[in-house]
Amino acid sequence: MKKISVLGLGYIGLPTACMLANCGFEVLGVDIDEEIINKLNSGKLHIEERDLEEIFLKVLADNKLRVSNKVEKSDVYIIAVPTPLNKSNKADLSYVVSASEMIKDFVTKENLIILESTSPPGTTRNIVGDIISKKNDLIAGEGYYLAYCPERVLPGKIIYEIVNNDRVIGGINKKSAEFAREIYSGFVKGNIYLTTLETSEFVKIAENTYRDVNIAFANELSEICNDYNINIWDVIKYANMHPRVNILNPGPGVGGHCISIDPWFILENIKKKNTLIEKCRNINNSIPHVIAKRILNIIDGIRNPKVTIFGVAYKENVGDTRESPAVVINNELMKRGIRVSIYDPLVINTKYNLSGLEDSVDGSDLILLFSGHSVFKEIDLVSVSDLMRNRNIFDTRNFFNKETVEKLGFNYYNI
Ligand code: SAJ
Repeated sequence: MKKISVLGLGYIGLPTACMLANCGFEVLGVDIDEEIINKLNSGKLHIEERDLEEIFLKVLADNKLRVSNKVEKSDVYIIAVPTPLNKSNKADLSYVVSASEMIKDFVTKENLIILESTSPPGTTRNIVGDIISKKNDLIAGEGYYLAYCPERVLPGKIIYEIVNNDRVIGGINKKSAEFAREIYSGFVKGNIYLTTLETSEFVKIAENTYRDVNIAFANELSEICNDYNINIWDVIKYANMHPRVNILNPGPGVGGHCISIDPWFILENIKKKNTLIEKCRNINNSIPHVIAKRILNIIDGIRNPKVTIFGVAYKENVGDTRESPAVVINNELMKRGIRVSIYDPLVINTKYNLSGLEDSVDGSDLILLFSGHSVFKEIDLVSVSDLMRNRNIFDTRNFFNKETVEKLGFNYYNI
């Protein structure tokens, strides 16, 4: 059975390593962060993801998955490291470079290298391929195989989607793509389509950009609806009854490590100016500031106000705070001297100062519902309202029922 090294044990690398191990490969998970390695080796996850723990513990116990901070000679190397944005909105490929550097000494003829990290078109060929080829004097596609296989899984549903979603694999040549298909077909039940490297790189960022543009449209409609005094949620509900309309939801801004970043990768190295894509990115980035302004209006006149944010995770039912617009809202309010407390029972390992439910609402003047976690449905709003100084709820996700919370004495504000 083939040995596979997976570089980067984050939200994508770790589930991928687990699934590969679970279908019989000998897998080595590699991460440069010692703390992550120690935690995983002691049987604990460093990320929250539904259904991941069970499968992780199983493959660890079966000795199918080992984790280490060092690469070992393998047949296949999968790179699943972060590709964040730098300050000029360009892809920071330093982790892709260092992962490629880490494996280059081990690569020999017939090995397969797969990049999974979301990257601007050309990265697999020009960064990963160049580093490996230069060191080994091997030609990609002949001496060794090179492929790009983007993940398409939704945080919160990763384990289900990693198995069931279709895959689009790009190869530097047909043989490379076919080799990668052979590996993924060990656990993927969806269809696997083969194409070129650059096409698959572009497909990935086009998918996330499509979503960003659609959300920007919803956010813009929502602001326009405010001018007309029309309920945006009703508009979307009825518009989406049309068989060819599917407007996404407005909200408090777009966060996470994917949709708020990937559209910039499309814009890298292009000649066109003033793109729709950039405008939409800017619309979505402006939303947390709009939300903060509305909060300031609601609490205007209250002495020494306190705002409680329900949920700091970037979206519902995940514990991930990366690029969360809640942080922007929090900072805007704090800058104006407003006391802010955050309650998020799903978030662990965070640099943010979180409070328990009671402390967070004690003496509060407004609850901002930021992440629509299902567990928030179970909150006893009667006890919460007893602890608050002023009863205001600003619901950015159309989460609560307006009539119900108004009956409890809250002023209800919606997007
Ligand atoms: N959001 C809205 N309105 C919506 C949907 C989302 O405001 O109608 C916001 C969310 O609150 C969140 C952000 O957008 O802040 C992104 O959330 P998401 O659920 O749309 O997407 P991600 O970032 O969790 O996952 C996306 C997925 N991409 C697509 O659906 C095209 C996932 O399939 C990708 O694998 C993932 O990016 C990734 O890793 O690239």
